[in-house]
Amino acid sequence: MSRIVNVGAAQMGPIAADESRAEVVGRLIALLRDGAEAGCDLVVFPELALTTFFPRWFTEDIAGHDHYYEREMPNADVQPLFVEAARLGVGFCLGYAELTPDGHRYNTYVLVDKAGAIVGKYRKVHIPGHADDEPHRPFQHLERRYFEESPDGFGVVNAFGGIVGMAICNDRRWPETYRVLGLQGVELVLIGYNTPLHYAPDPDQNPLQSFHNNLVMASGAYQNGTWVVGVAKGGIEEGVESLSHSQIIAPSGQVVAQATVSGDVLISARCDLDLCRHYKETLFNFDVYRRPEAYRIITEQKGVAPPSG
Ligand code: CDV
Repeated sequence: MSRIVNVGAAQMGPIAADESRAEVVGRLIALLRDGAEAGCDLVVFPELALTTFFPRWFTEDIAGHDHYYEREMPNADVQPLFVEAARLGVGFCLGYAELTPDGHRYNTYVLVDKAGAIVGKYRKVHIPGHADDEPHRPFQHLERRYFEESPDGFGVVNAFGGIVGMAICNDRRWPETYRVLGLQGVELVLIGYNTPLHYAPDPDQNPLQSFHNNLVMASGAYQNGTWVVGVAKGGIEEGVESLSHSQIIAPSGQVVAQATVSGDVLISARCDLDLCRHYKETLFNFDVYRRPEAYRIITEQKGVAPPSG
């Protein structure tokens, strides 16, 4: 059986606050068709791909943003995407805001196989930003108000002929994300992001957004011998400019495809999952070289504990 997965990164441009689900799903279907034309097995959409990035606005009552959440997946609005994907025989990964029947709110990704069945679900673990209104900022990043931290952690699924894991935006900055997936043998990590270019807590980082984006994903790929697919929703959305620069990274850490424009565009790469073995069975042979007993502090401690005295 072939270990080549042709993966498309379906970068999106801005989604306006008043853009309907039908309009957005139409854009997703157009990108999916581009993927089918490019011979893709799997097309990866960004974080919160069905709506504008609504955590940029404060509502006193959290329910004020309820219309941005999906209560089931698929639902009537998104069903046409599932139908078209199954017709084309192309899988996809879709990010959306999830409101569960018992009232939990998650920033979620689902992985859908070529027959249109959901085969994996991931809820964002690292929730950045803040929970209360901070009017001094030019715009808010209220993910900690509108999303809970996932209680589920990072899992992998057998899909598309390999071992697939998912992560969402801020997760990509944390080495633990990739290592936990790497310890489950991950070969393909799918990551969607919305990264504003302006970082209010430390604007010195603004010009480094693209550099940091590649730095963390390439390191995660190399150090765990896995493919990484990073997919942006970028451009100027409701006055806030976010990073584009979607990219597909090989287990060597090399970028093999990168978006050179912002807006809706599909890039793709032929990902040979057997390349992962070059790294997983040599420099990063975990069985031989890892020293978990030397890393205990990583799971036993959350913050920094400097030496006393
Ligand atoms: N959507 C995100 O998780 N964005 C964060 C920003 C706030 C830093 C990111 O890590 O890109």
